Amino acid sequence: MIQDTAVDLAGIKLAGPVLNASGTFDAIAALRVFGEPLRDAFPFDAFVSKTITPEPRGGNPPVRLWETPAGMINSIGLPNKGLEGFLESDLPVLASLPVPLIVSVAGFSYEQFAVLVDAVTSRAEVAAIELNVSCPNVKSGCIIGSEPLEMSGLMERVRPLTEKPLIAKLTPNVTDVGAVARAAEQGGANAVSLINTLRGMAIDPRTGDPALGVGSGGLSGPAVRAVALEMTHTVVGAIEAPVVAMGGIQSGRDALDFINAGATCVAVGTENFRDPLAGSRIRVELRALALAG
Ligand code: RRO
Repeated sequence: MIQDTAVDLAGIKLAGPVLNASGTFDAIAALRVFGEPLRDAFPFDAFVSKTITPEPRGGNPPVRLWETPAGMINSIGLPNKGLEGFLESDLPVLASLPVPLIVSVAGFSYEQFAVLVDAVTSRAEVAAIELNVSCPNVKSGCIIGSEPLEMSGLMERVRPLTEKPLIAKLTPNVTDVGAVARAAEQGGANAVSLINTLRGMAIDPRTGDPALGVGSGGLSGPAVRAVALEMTHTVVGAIEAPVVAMGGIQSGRDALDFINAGATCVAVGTENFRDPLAGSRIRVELRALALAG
């Protein structure tokens, strides 16, 4: 039962429990379009940046998005300005948002993660760092978040570099998500977030070929909600650290299901593309459900 909307997420004080899922809300573009009113009515209680990598990336060739029944598949491919470009041009704008800023980082090796964590932690504007571990480690060939030992190795490398909260963003493309969550927590993660997208593909009926430019991608939206809920429940039972849960949340009712499964916070992802103010609506709906008891 929620009495008060204020939330403590690994030491970060939030006015409420609703975040955005990384990469699903371009706050810089939104500020350009909507200006100050967006700052006054910001739809989330903390903002998570799009994932950054050490070097700039252009992302994958089109097609990058494909609609599916009750969801979509993306193969965006991590386009971003790189660490320097982010720190110089994006961070100052994101730091002007009225909510705590969480920066999402991803590397293709432990060393790349270390470079990112080391640089981002030196910026006072950053409240926490999310480790997006859905990328392959080029040394081992493994997706870092798919193996408890890979996860432990990453935490061992980056934990000593920062006193800021570290949030491990888990992939659902694993056999035992609880084991990866435990490895993250034992390695010093202050929270975990889940789920990233589920591997999926679509065939373009006009051609009979794979619809996405790189063949496959990540499925999100209400199609994945039941999977996300089960994994949230499993991870809540596996660790003590707080959980940020996401996967197909479209309403306060959906958000409450995840909170009842034990999540401390929830994040809105794919729904932001349909309704950029979904976060505000979900906060209001969640509060009304909590008051109704
Ligand atoms: O950029 C992407 O294609 C992407 C990322 Br980094 C991620 O973490 N999850 C996803 O579905 N797409």
